[in-house]
Amino acid sequence: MNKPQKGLPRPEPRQFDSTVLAKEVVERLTYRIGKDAANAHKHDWLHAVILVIRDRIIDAWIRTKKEFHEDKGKRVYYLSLEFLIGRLMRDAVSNMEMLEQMQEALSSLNVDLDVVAELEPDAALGNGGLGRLAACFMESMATVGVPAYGYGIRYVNGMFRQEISDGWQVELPETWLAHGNPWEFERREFSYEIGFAGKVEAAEETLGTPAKMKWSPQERVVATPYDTPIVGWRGNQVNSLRLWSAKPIDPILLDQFNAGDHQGALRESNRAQSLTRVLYPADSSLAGQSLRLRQEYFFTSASLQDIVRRHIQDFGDVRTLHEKASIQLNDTHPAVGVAELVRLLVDVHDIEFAEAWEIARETFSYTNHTLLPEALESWPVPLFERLLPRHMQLVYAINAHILKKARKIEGFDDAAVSAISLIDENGERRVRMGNLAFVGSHKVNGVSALHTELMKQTVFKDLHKLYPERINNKTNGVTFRRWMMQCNPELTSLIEATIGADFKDDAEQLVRLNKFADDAAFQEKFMEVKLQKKIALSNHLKNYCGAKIDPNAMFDIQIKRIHEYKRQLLNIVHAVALYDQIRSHPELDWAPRVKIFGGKAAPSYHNAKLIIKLANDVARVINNDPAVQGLLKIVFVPNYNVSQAERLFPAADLSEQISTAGMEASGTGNMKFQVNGALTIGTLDGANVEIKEHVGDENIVIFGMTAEEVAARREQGYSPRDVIEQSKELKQALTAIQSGTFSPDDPHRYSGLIDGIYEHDWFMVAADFDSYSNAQRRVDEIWSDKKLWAKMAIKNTANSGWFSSDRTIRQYAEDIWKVGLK
Ligand code: B1H
Repeated sequence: MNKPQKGLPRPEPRQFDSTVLAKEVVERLTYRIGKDAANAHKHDWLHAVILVIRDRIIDAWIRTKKEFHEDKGKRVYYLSLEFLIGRLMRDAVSNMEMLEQMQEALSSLNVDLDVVAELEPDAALGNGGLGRLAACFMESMATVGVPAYGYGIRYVNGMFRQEISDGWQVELPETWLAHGNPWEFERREFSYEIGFAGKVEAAEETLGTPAKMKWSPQERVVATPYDTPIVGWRGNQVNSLRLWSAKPIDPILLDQFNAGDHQGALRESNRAQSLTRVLYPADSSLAGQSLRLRQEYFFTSASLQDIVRRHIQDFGDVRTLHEKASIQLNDTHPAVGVAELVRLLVDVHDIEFAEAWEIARETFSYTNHTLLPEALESWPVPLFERLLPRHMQLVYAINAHILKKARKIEGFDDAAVSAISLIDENGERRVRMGNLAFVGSHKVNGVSALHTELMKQTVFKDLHKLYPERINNKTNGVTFRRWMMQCNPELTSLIEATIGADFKDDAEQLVRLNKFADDAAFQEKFMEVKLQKKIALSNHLKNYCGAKIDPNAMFDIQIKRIHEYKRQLLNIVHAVALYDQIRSHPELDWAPRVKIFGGKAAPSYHNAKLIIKLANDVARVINNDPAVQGLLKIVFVPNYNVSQAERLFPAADLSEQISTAGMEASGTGNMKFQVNGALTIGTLDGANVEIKEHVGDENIVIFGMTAEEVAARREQGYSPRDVIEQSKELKQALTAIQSGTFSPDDPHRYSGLIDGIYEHDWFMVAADFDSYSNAQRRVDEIWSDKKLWAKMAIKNTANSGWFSSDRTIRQYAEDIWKVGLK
């Protein structure tokens, strides 16, 4: 349960009288925006509404900061290169419990809240699951009472906007700041200088070994923060998300300008600003460019300088930092912080290396989000050394310290020593950021039980041997405020009417719904809500992308980044096989299905982009074939983002979680589907394993190889060609795609993609195909039994409470951060 919080009286909802709110909205419109109601555009209304809510939030924000200050307790700092927050208005108004009153207030002014809410841009400062997790965590930390700050980058252009043109993905810049951002506050007074490159010399007084040094950067930029308030549920606590923007030290070099070199005069300024210009759009794979390392160092250094400044201001002595600050590294993207904190302690605060190292390790903890080799960050030594010469020295010093310890341990052979080294010596020498984050942290966690086990067995095997207490699991979660209460108010009301309102403060109370799973009247109401959400999605998709879908069909949805390991291809190949079968056996009782896809491909990921084109090509052919009309339809929803997600999850019947086992660290979309009463078809991967444990084997459809079987099969030598030869259904589908059935304009378009399945099939699409196809037939059977489907759907929602990010955050607070909840 979220405890009532001391000193923070819960605002009474009725305090927000709708006539008062209406007056305030008009007042803001007039005096802050300078318009009267008759001339106001919809954007002006949105802005005015946000200003009214914002003022209420600011009161609680100031109160929260004052309490943090007076409590003198430990604080949590969540460092993340990504925060995929989406829209904030509905979140804020609903967490402040003023939604109904605001709706009433606006309708008295002839304005529709839902209409203006649609104008708010999606703050897409993240790629996918990792960034959205950071956003859910921010909201949960404010809800459960963790004194927390998020730190990241204020990208001018977040995740690109995806358009689908002739079936192909086209990337366009997203300009979320175009109309200004009423949620943020610039705090110039907390700006810091960030250096790059240059030279390192002995400091005047050289104390300790390794010694204090003086770094004179060749290039310097200023980091200026912008703060956004993050409101917890019921508005009791408001935390801050502090995002850094890069500014030049001199906006223009006037000497150069006056000498006629106009471009040269602005070069430095442009270079500084380009640092925080754009989010790297690669999910689970790496850009590897120097701008990326510059971004990582920039925001990490600014955040650490800010944390150390605040600590000294409040507590006087930097040596107690680890007692009063817990810094969570969201993946390795801020891992350079380990070296940066040691640098600040040794070079700026005169602390000896050994003590500085202890302080850093006690302060940091690290979350690993992927085992995919292409996503494990490492930087070429020459690049790292050129950009961060002092940090390179410290990485060597830390490495020496760690390796010395390891060599003393019996059985720790050369191979193990080279595996834990911070420097990869195989081929081009590289700095391993995962190892740096691991050794620089007192706790290292994975994001699902399976993923955490695999961390111990694979990438961190030898480090785990050296530090057996360090790795721990924290299964991901999602915030029920956004993913149930806000996006599915109909379901929320039905649940409240059935089991009372306690689940709003404690999602695990949803288990009380279990006893209604067999109740015919409740089943009917539950499925009626589902139908309403499906009708709403159908109407939306008609306007949004022209898709016409039947709300009575099964909505079978796969929405996530497009990646080969997530196996959208398996789903598409199955659609082709199903298409064949329906045409061959039109007399059978097929369950009508709409297969919905959504997701972005990294712009440089060739196969992922080809998979998008294939989905659209297959959709065009199937949707235009009268032989399967009413039975099978395929829709690719363009520009999948948080706001689209809010419409899609509530309307789903079937959730596709079909990654090759062992490859999806956790998944969080799987949880959002479950919350909203969809059935999962999935592999035993990531958090699917735990979803199965919570809903029970009989309420989920599992197929395919386990992670162990995948590994064993690879070991044995896997021959996809043999597998394909033995499956008529699969072979027919692959042949159809390969021979140009869906791409008559370019019959060889998919030759390479399908050859890849025949030749190596890294992601084992062929090996799991028959099992998947059988599982889909089981889904059809369940669909034909409406009561069974309803019962299973209810069981999914009823047992989803454990997947609340409130639970995850409490576990981090207790086991990792050791921070009291307010
Ligand atoms: C996840 C990433 C990721 N894991 C590199 N790793 C990136 C890696 O821009 N980059 O360089 C961006 C993102 N993202 C995801 O994290 C996992 O794939 C999901 O399984 C998991 O649910 C999510 C949150 O833990």
